[in-house]
Amino acid sequence: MKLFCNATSPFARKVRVAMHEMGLSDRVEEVLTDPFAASPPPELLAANPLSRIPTLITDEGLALPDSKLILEWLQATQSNRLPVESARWAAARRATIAEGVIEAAVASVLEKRRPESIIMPAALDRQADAIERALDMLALESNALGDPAAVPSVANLTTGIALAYLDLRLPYLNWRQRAPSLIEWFDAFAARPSMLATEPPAAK
Ligand SMILES: N[C@@H](CCC(=O)N[C@@H](CS)C(=O)NCC(=O)O)C(=O)O
Repeated sequence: MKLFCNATSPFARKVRVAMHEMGLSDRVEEVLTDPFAASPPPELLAANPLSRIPTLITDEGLALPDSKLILEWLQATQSNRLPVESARWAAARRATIAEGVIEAAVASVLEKRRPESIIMPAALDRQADAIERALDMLALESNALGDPAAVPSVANLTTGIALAYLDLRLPYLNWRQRAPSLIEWFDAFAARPSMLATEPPAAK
């Protein structure tokens, strides 16, 4: 399999961590790719006209252009699956909220990369508010996170990667102060081999 990704994308990290947890790391070639390049690599565009990472090309040549889709495909086709929580819809809801944290954080990073004169503080505030409300919900439901020493469900994996991305890119939001009930679980989750193996370089 071939995975177009980079070292910092939290969407790509979801897939990289999931593959590590499923024992598939040896079966995937990671192709470091800049989806924002003025001329994105033709190989990525052929697989994903949206020019986004992650994009997975399976051994059968199927191109999967989205992290949630890739995780669904892995869960449906691989024998060594991530655990499925018994409270399925509650877990799916938590996964969606954690995914929203990632989306809002990435949107903030992109907003801050615009020329200073056209950065919209109101847009940054809106994303920060969404992240903080989502953290409140995840913190209220922290008992659902379970044992960080166990292989994570998709909801837990997404939550852990969202928090790690806030540490990397939006440390000033100080999620630990907002959601202290997530700290102990996150610290143990962040020490998992899958997380250590996919650690991004320190933010510049
Ligand atoms: N919903 C997609 C989002 C992927 C995404 O936005 N990835 C970013 C990198 S973090 C990207 O490739 N952006 C390039 C672009 O939107 O032009 C997923 O879950 O895979």
